[in-house]
Amino acid sequence: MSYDDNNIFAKILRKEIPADVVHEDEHCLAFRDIQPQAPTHVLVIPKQPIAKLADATPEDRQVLGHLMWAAGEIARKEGIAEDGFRIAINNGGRANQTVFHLHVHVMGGRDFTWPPG
Ligand code: DGP
Repeated sequence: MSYDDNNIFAKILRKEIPADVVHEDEHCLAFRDIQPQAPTHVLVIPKQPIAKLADATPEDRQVLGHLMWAAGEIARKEGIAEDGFRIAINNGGRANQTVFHLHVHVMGGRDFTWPPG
């Protein structure tokens, strides 16, 4: 899938629309989800334009690893790491991906069930 520069997370990255940012570094930006599904719900996005996980290339491996590190770091800083938290990546229509800029959901502060819905 081609990457659409006008998606909402691209606008957040360009600071064209505001977001409640909790972490930023050279590779990623993390901000609170506007429709939280848990008491803590943060989205971690790469600065690189990747529409969805399955579009990532071998050149993206370092940034994908960085997103995982950032998710754990944010969980620690948000105080949800020890109790337990969930990360999720929705890829494509059947998984209900609605914003086509890769993002990792970091959710915590409540119990989660398995299998997920
Ligand atoms: P997904 O379904 O995996 O594509 O999740 C997209 C998430 O993005 C969804 O939980 C709601 C959130 N979201 C959508 N628009 C905005 C926005 O403008 N700001 C913020 N902070 N979150 C948004």
